[in-house]
Amino acid sequence: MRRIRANAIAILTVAWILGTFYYLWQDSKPQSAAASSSSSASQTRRGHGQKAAQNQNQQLGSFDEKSYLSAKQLKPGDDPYREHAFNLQESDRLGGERAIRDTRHYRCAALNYDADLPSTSIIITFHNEARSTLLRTIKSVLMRSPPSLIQEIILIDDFSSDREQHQVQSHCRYVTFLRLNRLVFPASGLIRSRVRGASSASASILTFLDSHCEVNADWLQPMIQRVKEDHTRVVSPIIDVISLDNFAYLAASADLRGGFDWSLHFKWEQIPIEQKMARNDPTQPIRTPVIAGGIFVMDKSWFNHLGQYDTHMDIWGGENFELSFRVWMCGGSLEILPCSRVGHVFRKRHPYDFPEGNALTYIKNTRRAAEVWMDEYKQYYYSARPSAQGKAFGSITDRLTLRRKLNCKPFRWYMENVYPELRVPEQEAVSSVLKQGGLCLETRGTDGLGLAECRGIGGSRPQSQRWELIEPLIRQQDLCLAISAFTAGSKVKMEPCNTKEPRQKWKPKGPALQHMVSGLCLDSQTPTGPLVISQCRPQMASQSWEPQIIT
Ligand code: UD2
Ligand code: MN
Repeated sequence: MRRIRANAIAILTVAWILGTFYYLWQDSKPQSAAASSSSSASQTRRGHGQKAAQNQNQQLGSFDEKSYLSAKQLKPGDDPYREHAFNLQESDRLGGERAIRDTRHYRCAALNYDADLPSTSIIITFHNEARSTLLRTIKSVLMRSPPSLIQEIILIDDFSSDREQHQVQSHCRYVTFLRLNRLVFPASGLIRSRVRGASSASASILTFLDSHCEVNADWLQPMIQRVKEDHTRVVSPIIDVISLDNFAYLAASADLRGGFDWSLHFKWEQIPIEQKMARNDPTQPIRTPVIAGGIFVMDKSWFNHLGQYDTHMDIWGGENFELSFRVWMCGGSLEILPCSRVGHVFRKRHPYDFPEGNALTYIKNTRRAAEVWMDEYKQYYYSARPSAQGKAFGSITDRLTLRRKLNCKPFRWYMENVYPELRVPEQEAVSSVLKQGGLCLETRGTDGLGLAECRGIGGSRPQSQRWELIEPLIRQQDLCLAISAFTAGSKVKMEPCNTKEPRQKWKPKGPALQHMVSGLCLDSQTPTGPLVISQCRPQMASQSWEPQIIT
């Protein structure tokens, strides 16, 4: 009986000890995968403990969130998409804050950052933003950033019609508020607003955000770390997707970077396969030719040194190309950091007006970027966007002076080193006749060639006398001029074009046409004889070919 009691006591003791351990373990376990708030445990580990004791969220404590949100809510029967191009009803339903899934790769959570990271000024420009999305942007920053990293949040109201939108400001000592002055900024837009915000920033690092974002767990530390290590880096997070219909928070792919086509249309594209293969650490930064534009961190003196933004760009669009080209070509770099995630509501249309129309504004802004930064490559922009030709874009003298002063590299360098994957379009084929004396080079039969009297003028020239000189090929429709062997005296004939075929490669040498591999020149020998290649003597009449463009 005694023995049974002793056993029971032993079992109870063990159960009690185990229970205590379980309780303690539960308590110290990191919070679930949901990014609820920047955990104080991780802040202490990273040395941001000083201010961490304050619950950031409580800094909006006296703010009457309910009445702020309900004052501008949808009325029954209103189209929830009309005003903001997203479902306002769903956004309002979520209120000022919510938990979101931590979408980072699991290895990100184990990374450490310097204890003495500098703080940042967060700049949010907005025009007629919905109250609930704006509030969630601000509160997510307060909830999920180490307090010591936030110097301030600068809200810039770009002429919104709701003049009470900034109420939140008076309830949080971190938030400052600016409203643009119509006299100084007659027709504003996000570019001038950001410059205005940046000029009033007091921290050494700038962080730009759109006004409908939700930042995710530990979003700020990776970006500030990279900029602290090298102030010429401009860094972006992976931008997760907040559904414009139901506001679900969706993880974006971690294999994407920013790219564009020649019309200067931004697109997300896969990281080139060689780079993907070389990535064995998913937490490593991704080099990107351009950034999407809205969410990035940049050293303030570097931002100022590089000329901030082109403030002659209006309303929206194009500034991300201008900034990206400038950063790369003037000595910096752009990267996306996979361990930093920020959600953004991507919309299908602009919910605001462009005084000069959406298309014209985009043309003006991108034309400025192309004219200042793209050198001879701007021709491809104009071919892809013919409507841009002749459209007004203002003076670019200041920006060209800036480019010279900063001693920036040519766009060719950018193409070769930063974005070699962007294919240069085939040069537009220009037809010419190839004249020798009074005669013209023409094709005969299936593969023969010879000189003959030039026939027709302009558009009435016969096909057999029309040539397209697209280095290294000399082509007539699908056939190209080719040597039959690499020795002097070998016949020249026509065969199906192939840019890789060494027998078809030619280049101009004075008035002569030299075969690139053999070094010999196209020679008619006698006006009636066959065409051959022979030692180059460009001064000889039989080797002189004068292209005349057919108009
Ligand atoms: C993307 C960028 C955006 C900007 C734009 C190109 C992201 C997530 N977003 O477009 O930041 O780079 O490409 O220009 O990369 N706004 C003003 N005044 C205006 C118009 C807009 O303050 O006259 C604000 C607007 O409230 C928002 C921000 O500027 O906070 C960006 O505008 P958007 O959200 O309409 O642009 P988005 O995300 O389609
Ligand atoms: Mn946006």
